[in-house]
Amino acid sequence: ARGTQIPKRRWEELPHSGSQGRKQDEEEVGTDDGSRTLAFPSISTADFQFDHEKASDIIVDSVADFLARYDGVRLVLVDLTPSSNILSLVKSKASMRKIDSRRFFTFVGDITRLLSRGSLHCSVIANAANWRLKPGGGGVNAAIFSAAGGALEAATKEQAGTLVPGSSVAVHLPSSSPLHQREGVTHVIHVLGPNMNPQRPNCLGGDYEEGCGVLRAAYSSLFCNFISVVQ
Ligand code: AR6
Repeated sequence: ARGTQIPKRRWEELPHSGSQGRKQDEEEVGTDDGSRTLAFPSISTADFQFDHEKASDIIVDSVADFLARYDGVRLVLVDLTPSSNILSLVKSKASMRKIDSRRFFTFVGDITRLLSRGSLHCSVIANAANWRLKPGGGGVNAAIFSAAGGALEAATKEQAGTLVPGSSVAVHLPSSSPLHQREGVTHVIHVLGPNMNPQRPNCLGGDYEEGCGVLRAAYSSLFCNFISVVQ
């Protein structure tokens, strides 16, 4: 939903799962609690060929706006390699904006292996989806559908048939899914970003005025769905 307004909520108002031994500074913002952590890939910046400078500005703006509205939730931008251009850009822009690094940080790893390989629990992960919400197609979409098994495809079909650019849909991941069992992922939020790749559907042909609006809407919808899931 474009321009969705997210009311500010306090950490105390969100459900607690009770975790022992948190550090004091973490306790104040609830940052060690994976049940309120969203891991997300950089939407549209690989197969969909969106400009990285523009995308990183939008990510940092969207994150800053979201964290100012909500306490007790944590966001993690994930990419596969330490040489990720988008991670470097976002990291330096987030630091310049003085975004609290306990509540937002970048992480190098496979988003389908965050707990088992990275010891990072994120109960909600985002997928850079295609408009048909189909498995395959490469990138993070193929990785998430493959790691989650048939349960994700079936649960996705129940929720929605297709997505329009700039929107998202949250899907509960059944406990039978290997991604749920192994990584503690309870929800996948499929997000469709703007496409600048002429080989893919709905190509915007370099129209960044439209593209930036669609990317902002995509993150706004993603974060809105994340809040609905953790409330
Ligand atoms: N873990 C973490 N990040 C990843 C992973 C992974 N396993 N795999 C890729 N990335 P992309 P898009 C990063 O291309 O540009 C698909 O075919 C990647 O390095 O997956 O939105 C869909 O079906 C990049 O930073 O998504 C769509 O048709 C980010 O994830 C289309 O691609 C997004 O890259 C969507 O294109």
